[in-house]
Amino acid sequence: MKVNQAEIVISAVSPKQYPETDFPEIALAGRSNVGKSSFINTLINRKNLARTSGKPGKTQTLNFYLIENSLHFVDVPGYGYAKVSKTERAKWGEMIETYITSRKQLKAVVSLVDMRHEPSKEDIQMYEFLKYYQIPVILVATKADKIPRGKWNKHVSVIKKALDFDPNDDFIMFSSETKMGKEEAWQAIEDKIRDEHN
Ligand SMILES: Nc1nc2c(ncn2[C@@H]2O[C@H](COP(=O)(O)OP(=O)(O)O)[C@@H](O)[C@H]2O)c(=O)[nH]1
Ligand SMILES: [Mg+2]
Repeated sequence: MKVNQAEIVISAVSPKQYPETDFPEIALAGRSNVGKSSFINTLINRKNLARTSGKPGKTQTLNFYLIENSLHFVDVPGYGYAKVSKTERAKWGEMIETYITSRKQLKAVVSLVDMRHEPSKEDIQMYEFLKYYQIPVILVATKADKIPRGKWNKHVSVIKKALDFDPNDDFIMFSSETKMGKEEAWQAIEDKIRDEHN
């Protein structure tokens, strides 16, 4: 998709605030700092529409971005932030679960993992959760630019093995620095949006 137009619609704290439109939605999930905002910015050719930060755990809202007046990206608050209280964590879990399991417009979840590391327990739980609810997944391994080319395959196998990755899901090596994987990610997203079976 060639993107000229992108805007933030709402930072929603409660489901009542989710946009009442039929636009297909693609949600982004991953631990804090994995590169969700950078992924959105890369795909929509913006420097900083989705706010990026070195400080994890900031966003506790669902941020809806409207793209080309035809599609929503939904930036989901990151998991795995140590300084969040148990109560907040439970609230977070409930918000995500409700959104993912009940949002009719949701076409796929882009699940982001840091390509440098073995997936965390929470990365694995997120993937299992999405598979359990039969949500189409696009797995994106971020920060590929930080790994020498000769080690890509090794890192990919480690991630796939840890996740018990379903070969039917898309797996994309990605870098917001080099734009690697950008076209592939758009292709995967457009396929999910068009897929009549979802
Ligand atoms: N080298 C590199 N850094 C990245 C990449 N993606 C994100 N980052 C950096 O990682 C940090 C967190 O990124 P951000 O997009 O805010 O992560 P979020 O918390 O998941 O939204 C920022 O300092 C980014 O510049 C990438 O592909 N390559
Ligand atoms: Mg972010």
